[in-house]
Amino acid sequence: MSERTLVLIKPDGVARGLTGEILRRIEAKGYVIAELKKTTATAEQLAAHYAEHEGKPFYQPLVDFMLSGPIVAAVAEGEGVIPGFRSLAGQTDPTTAAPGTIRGDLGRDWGEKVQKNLVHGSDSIESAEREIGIWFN
Ligand code: RTP
Ligand code: MG
Repeated sequence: MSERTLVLIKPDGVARGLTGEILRRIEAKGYVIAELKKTTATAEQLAAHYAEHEGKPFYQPLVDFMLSGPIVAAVAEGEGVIPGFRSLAGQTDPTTAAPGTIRGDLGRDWGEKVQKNLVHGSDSIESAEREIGIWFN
């Protein structure tokens, strides 16, 4: 089976009308969108998804942000898609994310507590399979 990763377009990306642009970049790179849905996260899904960050100072602002509006969940598929999508997304902080990346081209600091950085991408095979199970069943 080909490698799969979980992509979330966060509430800022959906609200700013960037869903199509972000999916376009994934497809233009050559990955396949295998699953796709617009949804609103539940507190339970976010507790599971962000379990590794529980207790960190940005945890509660992050969860509140993720609950603030609809998101788009997708499974992208292809050889190397896990590091490949993280490379397309760019560094976590959109202010310093490289131009050419989703966060670098489309994101910035909006002066808020949480880093609104448009997308999430799984960081390992284990995370990807676990996270896909949270958002798709
Ligand atoms: P992601 O999980 O969303 O793909 O992003 P990432 O791996 O680049 O970042 P991670 O360290 O996993 O953090 C998850 C999300 O929490 C927010 N964050 N804010 N210091 C901060 O203000 C801070 N650090 C992290 C970001 O929204 C980040 O994407
Ligand atoms: Mg992460």
